[in-house]
Amino acid sequence: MISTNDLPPGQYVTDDFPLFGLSQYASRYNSEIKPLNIKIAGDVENILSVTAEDLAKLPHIHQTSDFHCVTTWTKQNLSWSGYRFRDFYEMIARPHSHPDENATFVIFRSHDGFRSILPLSDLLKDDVILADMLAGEMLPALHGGPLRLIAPAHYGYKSAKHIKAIEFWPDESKFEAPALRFMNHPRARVALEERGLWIPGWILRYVYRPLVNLTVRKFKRVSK
Ligand SMILES: Nc1nc2c(c(=O)[nH]1)N[C@H]1C(S)=C(S)[C@@H](COP(=O)(O)O)O[C@H]1N2
Ligand SMILES: [Mo]
Repeated sequence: MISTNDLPPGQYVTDDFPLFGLSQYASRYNSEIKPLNIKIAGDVENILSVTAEDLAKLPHIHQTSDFHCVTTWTKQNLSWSGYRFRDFYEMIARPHSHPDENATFVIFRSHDGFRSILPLSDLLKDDVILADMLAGEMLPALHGGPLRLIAPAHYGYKSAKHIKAIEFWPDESKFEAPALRFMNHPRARVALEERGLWIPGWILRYVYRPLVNLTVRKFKRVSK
């Protein structure tokens, strides 16, 4: 067992890095990776389509970080490569798409229908990346290929896999929570145990933990 000293509150270390998600999305899992094509939309002057070649103009960086699922499992030391969200915003989205200056919320939409939202200010942090590689290999479908968000300071449900659109909006009104509303904290910061809304994070540990094995099994069945 690895030392758990640096674990955020309520998390435990797992050696596996399971295919995971909201169990209602398991049946929508698709092992085929779509070509990378991301629509930039929302409150913007130009709707854009961003391809792998466009992203390749940005610095490609490596990052090792821990991944914290809200259901309390943590996979440590994952080695991602990709593009800083901040570079994507400053070198592609802002100059070419011109989001409104009040558009300070960002919605990620995924090919399986999943979506997540974070304030732009959280996404501009150094450690937030649009990952296209894991452990030196092309990002597999299992972990969100062709491109996923990695925001290590936030619970895993913010890190949308299989991204197909990135939208800039002035508020959260265009976001429909993919599950029950209490399961979506607007920021979901791991260090503050912001697991969900209204219910304290330390109580939600006990609500979510029993669901881990069921969910892992469900995803295993569809990914075979
Ligand atoms: N498209 C999509 N992205 C998603 C999810 C999902 O079901 N679909 N689940 C989220 C949750 S709850 C977690 S913990 C992580 C799981 O990532 P993994 O499958 O790479 O372990 O993806 C997040 N991003
Ligand atoms: Mo999760």
